Amino acid sequence: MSSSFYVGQREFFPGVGRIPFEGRDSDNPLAYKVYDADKQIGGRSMAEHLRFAVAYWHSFCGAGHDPFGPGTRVYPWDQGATPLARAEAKADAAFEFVTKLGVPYYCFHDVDLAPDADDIGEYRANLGHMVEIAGERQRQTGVKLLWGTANLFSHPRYMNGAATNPDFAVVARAAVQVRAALDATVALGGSNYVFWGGREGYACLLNTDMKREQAHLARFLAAARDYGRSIGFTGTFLIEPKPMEPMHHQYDFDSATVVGFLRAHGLDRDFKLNIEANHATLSGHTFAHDLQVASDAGLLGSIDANRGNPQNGWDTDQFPTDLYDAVGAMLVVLRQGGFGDGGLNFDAKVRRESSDPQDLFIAHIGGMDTFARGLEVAHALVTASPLEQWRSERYASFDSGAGAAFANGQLTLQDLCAHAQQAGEPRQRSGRQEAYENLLNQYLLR
Ligand code: XUL
Ligand code: CO
Repeated sequence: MSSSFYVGQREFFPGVGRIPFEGRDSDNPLAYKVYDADKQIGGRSMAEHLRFAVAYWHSFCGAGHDPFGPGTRVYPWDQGATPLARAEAKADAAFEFVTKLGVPYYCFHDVDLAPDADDIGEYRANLGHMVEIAGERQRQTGVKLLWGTANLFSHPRYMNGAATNPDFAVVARAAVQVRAALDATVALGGSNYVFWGGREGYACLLNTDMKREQAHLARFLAAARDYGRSIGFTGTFLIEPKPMEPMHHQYDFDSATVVGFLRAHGLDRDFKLNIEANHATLSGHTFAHDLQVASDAGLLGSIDANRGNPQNGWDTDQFPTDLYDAVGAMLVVLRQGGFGDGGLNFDAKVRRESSDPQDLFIAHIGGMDTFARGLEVAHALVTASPLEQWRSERYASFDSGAGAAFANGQLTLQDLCAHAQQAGEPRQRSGRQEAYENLLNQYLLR
């Protein structure tokens, strides 16, 4: 395997070269078995379909800390003398990693990329400096920004919320970060801008005016939208639903809640949804369900791919390996004609016990192969299997005659009763769930 290429002063992942595609018979952990970037599937390459992105925070910032102990990984890019020196080295490590992996996009929060500071001038200067460096690395490597965002949940000032904080001073301070993160996203040519409302919710309903807080959230989002458009951001704003954690209840609970919220506040022309697998499951849905709800509303913008742990109830952010989930997700994406400007960001972290630098590559390779296979199977199911025909035949009674008249809003309740009277007891029709499930397995095994 070829090695030794890097973007800055030094190589951070020595011994790992560009990850090759070696196919299914390879046992090399550092090779793709399914993801073949240029392979054509239905007129588009796998790379064009999947639009993978690496998450800066999990891959280069988080070192494995949990509520019971500190990080387990010692990062060579985290050894510099000053916060800015460490941020510069981290950027070099990130672009080396993303380039070696062969992924086209990355995503960041403002304070992943640059050191945070309470002083607004210092915070902005830090971010401005790092945006210049990231821009240079983007030009050098061809890696692009899928989305930027502001971290409005870690700093203690946001403990009662950011845009929904009961104290206006905090709402205004949150705007400083959103403005700077929007500036950064535009400067780096980002396709999307994300809002994940980690602290936008409540811990206790007794002290909370939910209606007022949600109205403030809508005002804040509209102001951010207006600012973004004024500085030339033509991409999509994305809301990332999550029902809870860190708060007891978060306002962007799930897809259905966010779709309703965006429509109620007239934000649905500029905002779409970024659906995260583990957030969907935390809200009691499947990943595919929340994707389908967003897609049916015409508002599925992007995906944060990961998986939870069915035995516990928090956001474990594991790398996706479940082929059924990937097929389910890619069915929704293919049926809506693709991601558009969105993509598939691995909002996932290696386990605390995974302490080798290579584990980060292996985790991404597994996630990419999982979704590549999901794409292949979903594409075969919608183009070559009887799936679409079976599904449309289930609804055939609405395609013509009285069924079509009803669907078009032309029949009254009395008309329906007259129809029932004439037609007699409806014939039983099997839902054939097992046949659908077997069909999926059959194509998965091919
Ligand atoms: C947290 C989460 C975030 C967002 C971006 O659960 O998913 O990383 O994706 O703020
Ligand atoms: Co996420």
